[in-house]
Amino acid sequence: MKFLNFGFCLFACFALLTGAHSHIMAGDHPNVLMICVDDLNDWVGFLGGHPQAQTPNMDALAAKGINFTNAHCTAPGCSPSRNALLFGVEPHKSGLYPFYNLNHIEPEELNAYKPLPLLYREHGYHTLGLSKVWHNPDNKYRQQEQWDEYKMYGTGKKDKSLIKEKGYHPEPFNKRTIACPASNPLSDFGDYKAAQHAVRFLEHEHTKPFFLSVGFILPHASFIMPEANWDLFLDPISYPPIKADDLVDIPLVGQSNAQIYVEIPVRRDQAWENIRRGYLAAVNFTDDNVGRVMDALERSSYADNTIVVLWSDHGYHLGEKRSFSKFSLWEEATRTPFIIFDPRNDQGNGKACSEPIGLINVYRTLCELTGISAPDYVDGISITPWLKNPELPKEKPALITWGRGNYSLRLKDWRYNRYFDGSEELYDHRKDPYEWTNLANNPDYAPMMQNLASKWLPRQEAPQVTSGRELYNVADADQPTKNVQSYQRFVKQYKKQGLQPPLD
Ligand SMILES: [Ca+2]
Ligand SMILES: [Ca+2]
Repeated sequence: MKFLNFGFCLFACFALLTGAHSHIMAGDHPNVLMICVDDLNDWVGFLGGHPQAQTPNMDALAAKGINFTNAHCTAPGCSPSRNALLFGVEPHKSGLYPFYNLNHIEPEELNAYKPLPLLYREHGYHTLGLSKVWHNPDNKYRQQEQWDEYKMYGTGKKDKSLIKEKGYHPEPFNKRTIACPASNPLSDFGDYKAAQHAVRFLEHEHTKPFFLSVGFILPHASFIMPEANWDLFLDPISYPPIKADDLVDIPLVGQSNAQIYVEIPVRRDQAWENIRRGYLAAVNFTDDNVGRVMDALERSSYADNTIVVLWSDHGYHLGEKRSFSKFSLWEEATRTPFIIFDPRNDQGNGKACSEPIGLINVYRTLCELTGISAPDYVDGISITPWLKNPELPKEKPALITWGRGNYSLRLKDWRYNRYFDGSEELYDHRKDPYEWTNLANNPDYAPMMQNLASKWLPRQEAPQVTSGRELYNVADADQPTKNVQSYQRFVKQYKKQGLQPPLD
């Protein structure tokens, strides 16, 4: 009997292996539409992060699939987040902690990994990549191998061809802090072009299953969008809940993650309302583009056999914790929209899941949903149990890494941060949804923090990959002081400019 089972297994493995590399007809394996949004936080209708958010198309997608309301990036920066998701490997295993240009990394550092699009291509899928899937310029990395077709639309440089007459343009010029409409026709906007390319693709007949990945660059700064989107937000913009001295109870390494250098010009120019207006309008434009793609999918013959996954590479601070941008281990920067709509999922579709889910799980989940074996090295799990039953309790927290030695654990109701120097933060989300009160100095919580650290924090850390590094903007075990010193210099600037300092 044992022999028979073994023989059957061998046969099944052989069938799987040969099937995987021979012709797969559309329908054998579902198609994948992966929508990657850049810097999108919870200011979307389906997460309720801002009362004026207008995202009807993403809301509709969230309502028909599973809306993961407690989803978190693997790292709060474009490059480390996307590298982790698309290689399927945690930063503490790969050593890919900061920002890289993958094209400049010594090839042997990455040889062990299978980029997700390449995996699909090797399994008979037609792969199409549009704009920012990997962090730019990493889309050139093994581009010919990964994609049957790849097209980049729009970069920061091309923003200069957009006609900007109103809105906020700070002096000195800082790309991060521009928020304004442009009066160009829609066809001048990169994200619109990417959406149109995806629409054309979905209007064609394909003989192979496809892996279509559309990477929208907005709402990444600069916040420049069509006037029609800007004009939807002309009313006063609600101020998000912010505690002015929120940083005082946070350890210094944590404080240094607050991107105050971009908060200073915005505060000086009293421009926060315009910045937030620009962000909401950019999110609304992205929602239009998601809608264009989803409408085309729904009109197509692929509507019933295409899995749709939408994620953002991380969240975004718009003044909370006196920070502007991402690059922190707090809720605003780690929480991301995350939706999975699998048309076959009769059990879970239409529900929300508030269990902590990390985007590291995208790789294995997509593999399982499409009947493809993930490579052995891939981290994370397939979250299909939560697709079927979104209320299933999940004990394991989401792990977020920002530099070697800095980790955040997001549980269902708690966040625990531990920095490379041993300093800590603890927040109780049941009472403190904005993470205003750090409980780490309360001895009552010491056993809980010790338990969390010993149970869930990495015991081993891969050394940092040093080739190909492009930006290294975090205080961590490898570079403990530079960013702390830079933060301390900027703290002094508030008083010099007559602004309210973040620590007073
Ligand atoms: Ca990003
Ligand atoms: Ca605080």
